[in-house]
Amino acid sequence: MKTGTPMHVLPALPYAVSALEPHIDARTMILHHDQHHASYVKALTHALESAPEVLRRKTAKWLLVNANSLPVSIRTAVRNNAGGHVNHSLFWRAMAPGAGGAPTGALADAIDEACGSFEKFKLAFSRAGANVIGSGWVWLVRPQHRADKLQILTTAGHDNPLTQGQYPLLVNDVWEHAYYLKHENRRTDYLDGWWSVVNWKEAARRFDHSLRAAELPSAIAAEATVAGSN
Ligand code: MN3
Repeated sequence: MKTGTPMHVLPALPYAVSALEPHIDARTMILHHDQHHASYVKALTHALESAPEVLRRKTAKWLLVNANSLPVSIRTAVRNNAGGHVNHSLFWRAMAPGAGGAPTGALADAIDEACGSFEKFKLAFSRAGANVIGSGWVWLVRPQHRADKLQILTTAGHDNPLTQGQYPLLVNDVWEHAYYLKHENRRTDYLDGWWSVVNWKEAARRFDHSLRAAELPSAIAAEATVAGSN
């Protein structure tokens, strides 16, 4: 890292702000990325200003996975804002223009095995997202134990399954800021429309990556050391 290069940087959206319309409107996308996500990056940087140099050089993923080892004075702020940064970085790539449809190959097989069918998976994932009380996220993860089936789970605030040794394959943001401008209180409308923009290619890439790791926790630890991998 060059001197003066900020460690934590807001990643550019991988598509235009209007690219996911009508499912996600441009105004929501602008506020969500340019204001909300940017604020987590800024607050993370601010929280680390008083931290030892060694921590200021760690990636957001590393800080998230190792949050319990951080000084108590910055732990909560770093955990929340590193989580906000990592989760949103995953979220933008979990969607793509003209995407949607259904997964194929090994990921499709793993989803069928876990949920019975793709349709049952979608229902379970949407239901989990709808049932999050307050702000949180809904995930499809590969569990820590290789033999275990894929799981749908939810996290509160900006918690991330990586901290439990689980590897995220797909994620949707169910904080109100993700949908309220367009859908108001109708979160289920947002969840239903979201399937039309799901980037199954990226989910399959992440699944493939997780399968190539001999041991998931060490793969997570290794990934957390790669700068700019958020
Ligand atoms: Mn959000």
